[in-house]
Amino acid sequence: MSWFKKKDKAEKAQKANEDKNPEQEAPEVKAEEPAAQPEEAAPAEEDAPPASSRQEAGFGAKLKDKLAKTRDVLNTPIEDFFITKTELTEDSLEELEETLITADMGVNTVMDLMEPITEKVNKKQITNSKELRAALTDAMLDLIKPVHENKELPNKKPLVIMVVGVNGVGKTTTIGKLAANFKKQGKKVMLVAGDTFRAAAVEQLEIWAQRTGVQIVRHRDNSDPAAVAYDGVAAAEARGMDVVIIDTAGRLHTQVNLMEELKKIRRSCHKSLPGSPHETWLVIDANTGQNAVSQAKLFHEAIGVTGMVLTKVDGTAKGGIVVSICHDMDVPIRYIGLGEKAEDLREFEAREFIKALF
Ligand SMILES: Nc1nc2c(ncn2[C@@H]2O[C@H](COP(=O)(O)OP(=O)(O)OP(=O)(O)O)[C@@H](O)[C@H]2O)c(=O)[nH]1
Ligand SMILES: [Mg+2]
Repeated sequence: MSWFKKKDKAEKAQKANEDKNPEQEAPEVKAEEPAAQPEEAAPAEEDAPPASSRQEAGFGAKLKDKLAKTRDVLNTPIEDFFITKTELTEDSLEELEETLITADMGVNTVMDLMEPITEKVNKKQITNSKELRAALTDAMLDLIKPVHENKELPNKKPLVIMVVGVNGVGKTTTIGKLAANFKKQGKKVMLVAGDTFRAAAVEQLEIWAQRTGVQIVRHRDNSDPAAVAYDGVAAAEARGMDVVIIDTAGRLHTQVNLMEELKKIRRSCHKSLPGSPHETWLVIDANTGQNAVSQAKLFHEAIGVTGMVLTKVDGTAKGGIVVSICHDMDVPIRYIGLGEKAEDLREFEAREFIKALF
């Protein structure tokens, strides 16, 4: 079959896939608010006592469970393909392409992955399913790994991380998990309640601060998020924090005025502490499908994303989006979210993830 015909067929498969997963409708988010008078930063929560060794053991065991869970939850159609296919024909390659698209890898990514593999099959360098699986694993690793090499976080004190993303993707929950994670490493963490728009967003972050025993800076609801960010960064510097994590209201990547609001928050951080925010992390729901790639591109164009967190990996059979994002963007995936609890966060490891995928 010609490449064009194949692409056409692949695009049809993707369309069918998208129809099964319509884009999430996000609630409307208001435009930039007039700046409200910042109130005194709320008194700091006292740091909670360190976890007991018993708790530590529990935490480790849970991480192990979660690793197994990544493998379980990412029981993608690709895995089924390799279980059922033992002999290789031209049809089986086409079937594999369609399977990869069903797992949300995107047409262009799949074409690029499959081109050298198809060539090897034609030249009889790949003759069975086992070799095909190995070649696919290598091709995916080649694609994902370079983005993730030398991805050390900048050595700043405080390190300011701004967290952005579409509504409901898991930003605030991820911030809570990150707080727990950094605290466990012995770091002093401050959260900044920069989502002043959604009712109860500040309280949600406050609960995470209490639960993880870290400090929080908040203003009144509906105050200017840029002013909160300014005060949060200043307070973190004054109090000798190691990490500051700024929550922001959810927004669609297509809402220009709300993207401008994010730029204003960035400028405000920079005014408070030149060079900050040092990191801007985009949170993406793993179930979003190919729309995740447009989210990533538009957020990146607007504010320069330095890292991504993929959430709700525990509820998806479509982890292929990782491969698609890495194909299109030069931004590392920092963490993956595997549930709603503080310990349900894992650093992204390319090899482990591909292994879990099929
Ligand atoms: N299963 C699962 N649920 C998650 C994960 N991360 C977040 N959630 C859930 O997703 C829902 C939305 O999470 P939030 O953290 O409030 O999302 P958000 O992006 O801050 O939402 P907005 O601030 O309204 O834009 C909550 O019910 C979370 O518990 C995850 O990794 N796995
Ligand atoms: Mg939130």
